[in-house]
Amino acid sequence: MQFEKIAQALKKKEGEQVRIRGWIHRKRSSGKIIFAVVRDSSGLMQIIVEKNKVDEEEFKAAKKALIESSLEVEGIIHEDERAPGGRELHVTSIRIVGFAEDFPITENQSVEFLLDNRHLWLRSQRLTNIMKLKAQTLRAIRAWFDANDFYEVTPSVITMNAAEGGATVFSFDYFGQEAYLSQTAQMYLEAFMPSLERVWSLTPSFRAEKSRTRKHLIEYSHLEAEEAWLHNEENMQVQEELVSHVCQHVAHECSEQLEALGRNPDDLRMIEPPFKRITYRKALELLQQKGFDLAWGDDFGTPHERALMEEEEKPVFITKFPAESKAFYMKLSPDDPRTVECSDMLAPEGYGEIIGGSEREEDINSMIERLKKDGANVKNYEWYFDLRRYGSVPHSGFGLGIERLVCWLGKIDHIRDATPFPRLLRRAYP
Ligand code: NSS
Repeated sequence: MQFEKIAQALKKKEGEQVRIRGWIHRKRSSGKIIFAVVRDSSGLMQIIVEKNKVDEEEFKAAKKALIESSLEVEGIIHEDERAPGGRELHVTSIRIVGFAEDFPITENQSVEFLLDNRHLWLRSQRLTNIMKLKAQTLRAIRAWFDANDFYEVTPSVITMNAAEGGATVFSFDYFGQEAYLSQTAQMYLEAFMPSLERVWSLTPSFRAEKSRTRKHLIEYSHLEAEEAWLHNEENMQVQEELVSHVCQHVAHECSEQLEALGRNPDDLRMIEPPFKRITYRKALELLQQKGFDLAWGDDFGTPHERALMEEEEKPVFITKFPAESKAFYMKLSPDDPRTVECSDMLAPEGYGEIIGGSEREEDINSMIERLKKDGANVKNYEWYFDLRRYGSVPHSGFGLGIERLVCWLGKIDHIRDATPFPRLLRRAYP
């Protein structure tokens, strides 16, 4: 007889025989009867092992098995409304596959302890729900890019260019030369313009963020796209379509996980294009009216983003930031050279910026001037300037932080929970 996933077994009728395998999630026993909840990747199922219904040695072993032991069981389905999923399994045969030692994680452990034991905490229902949500998010993204004729490409994460500024770059010795861990794949994606025209990639990005916040990881999953012949308004349309598609997909595929995480899937079902656009100038005015002491050129922090999004249920684009506050590669606005053709997409409910995008500067001298202001080694950007020298066209693109997006989708209050092995200011273990 084949093993079935618990989700399948939970659809069986009274009296049907099934075999499942998994891990002991919870257990209690009294004398001649053991109640346990078994977990597999698809769900949880209650099992009941009675002494006189199974082999004596099997019962002894089952009695001895601690939580997180792995097992295979066979039994008869019994419908019972009190059991999770409305079914329980009356066991006729049980085999412990791997006896677990005393599991270190018990209730009410500190955050630090859980992070030290992340490799074990990954089995928790919360992290399982989040990882399923993240996998479905990635699936939706890939499907959207496929349906819209983007090519997926594989840029390197070892680079000589600190595209997002020197302050947060990780450097290392690359056989005698200083190299960096990539902060963005953008420049490499731009190199595909004259051949593939529409590209996207998913790579780890690294930012040596010295501040501890709920929104910053040192290593995160960076989804980036780049498209030829595109101005920033159309770039924003790509972003709002993609994000809306992801929301619809996860509301449909992950309603169980979303609800367990405290997110009503209806909140995501109403996310559809178009998203509101407001200029930085306008946003600054709004914030000043709300009493914030901000001046032209100041960046928006969490309290500002929160205030701007107070009455918004859908994401909003903030456009045309001051040139001095943004990267060297953003195109200066043709109608106002103090600003650049860019947009940040802010998520509702204070989840902050999930996407940064822009139209790319084509004027080499303007880029050199801005790079010099940042103290960058302009020589390393020669290859990038070549992209402008040989048949440049208007083009735009964006970068989306997958973990930031997942935080918003799943109402997750700290970004460390949106990634399996978070790299934080003082943590790279396990
Ligand atoms: O710095 S970004 O705003 N933009 C870029 O890197 C562009 N070069 C992308 C591009 O146009 N191809 O980062 C993009 C997004 C940002 O909106 C966040 O969602 C996310 O990357 N991001 C982060 N997520 C988690 N942790 C950290 N530290 C982080 N930094 C950025």
